[in-house]
Amino acid sequence: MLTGTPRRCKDRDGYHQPVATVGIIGLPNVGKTTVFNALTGLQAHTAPHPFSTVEPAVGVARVPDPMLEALAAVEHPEKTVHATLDLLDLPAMARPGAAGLGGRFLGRLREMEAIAVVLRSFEDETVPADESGTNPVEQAEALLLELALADLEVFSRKAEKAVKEAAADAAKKPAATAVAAGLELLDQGRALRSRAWSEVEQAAFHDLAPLTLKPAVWVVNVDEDDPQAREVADAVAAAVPAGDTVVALSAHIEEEASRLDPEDRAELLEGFGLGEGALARVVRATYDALHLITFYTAGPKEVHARTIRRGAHAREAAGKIHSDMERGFIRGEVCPIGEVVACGGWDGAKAAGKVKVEGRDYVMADGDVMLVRFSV
Ligand SMILES: Nc1nc2c(ncn2[C@@H]2O[C@H](COP(=O)(O)OP(=O)(O)OP(=O)(O)O)[C@@H](O)[C@H]2O)c(=O)[nH]1
Ligand SMILES: [Mg+2]
Repeated sequence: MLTGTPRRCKDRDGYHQPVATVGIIGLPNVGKTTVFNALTGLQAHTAPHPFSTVEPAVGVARVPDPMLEALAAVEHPEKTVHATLDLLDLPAMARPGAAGLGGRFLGRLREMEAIAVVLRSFEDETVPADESGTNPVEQAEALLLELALADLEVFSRKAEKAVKEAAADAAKKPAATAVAAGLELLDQGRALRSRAWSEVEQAAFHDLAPLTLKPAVWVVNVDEDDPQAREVADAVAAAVPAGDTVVALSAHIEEEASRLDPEDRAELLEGFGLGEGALARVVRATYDALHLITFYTAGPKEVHARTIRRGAHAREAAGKIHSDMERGFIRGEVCPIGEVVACGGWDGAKAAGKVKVEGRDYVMADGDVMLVRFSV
């Protein structure tokens, strides 16, 4: 039996094990679904009127990975499998105090590990901007406040309970203190991630799944020929909690590009001076924000990019391939992917003495290729 398979989904590479989940939010008509489609290759309904998305949609985004392609080019496997992110496209949020659909789905957002916030900067008369405006800084501030208010509600409820629990059981005092500290920050309209929290404090927050503690990637949807795109992104970065990533892109160009084959795609993006495309940066930023790293397995059947938490040991990584490999782990044969590619493949790397034998407690490095020796 494979591990971690309770929700096996199909993506462009076939079945995958979900590793990280990202919810896409934003004000009405800002291009959320367009970004979702570009990332997933799906064709969810988009429309030039607000609230065109009324139910959450799920999809799978491939993590763009030139090294995986290079590995496949030397190994010639039957199949190449990319790492993935699970995306959730949510109905529009409203500004604090206004009516929106997204508020109903904040429970779904709490289940996500990271949040991608789409902000509208593009001007287009055919796409009304009445509810969002085209000032991304102002939208970011409104959404930060909305998320902080949602957390504030949850923390207020918890705080009362926590005080009672602490009065009855002294061991619960640190948790009550932590919740009170979180409440104070949220009451100022600030995100919980704008300061560091101890492990005890994080544990106290865990069940509340606070939205403002989740890593956020801000996606500024700009006009494709906007000469100010960089300045706009910098202004957003200054307005959001330090450490959040901001990416500027043109969602509808990216969506169009995602439907093309790789050559035409490169040509289109090149034509707009967009290089490899901003979507790769969005996925990468999310991946980094979640402290995920990639390791690879390579064989004649498939080369496979797999995701693990930074700091994971070899045995745990083996469990991502197959639970038998984790249980019966003997050793890992490990080599950085760059070396494998430079040596013309795994066999070449072995012959050149580049492959090292590692035990179960070896801390995996980003980009390791691993062959697991195991017995069951
Ligand atoms: N000009 C321009 N139009 C865009 C861009 N991105 C999206 N649109 C258009 O804007 C409209 C709204 O896009 P959606 O992706 O449906 O926006 P949304 O945020 O999901 O909208 P709701 O789900 O209704 O809140 C559609 O007509 C898109 O084609 C862009 O970068 N430039
Ligand atoms: Mg939508």
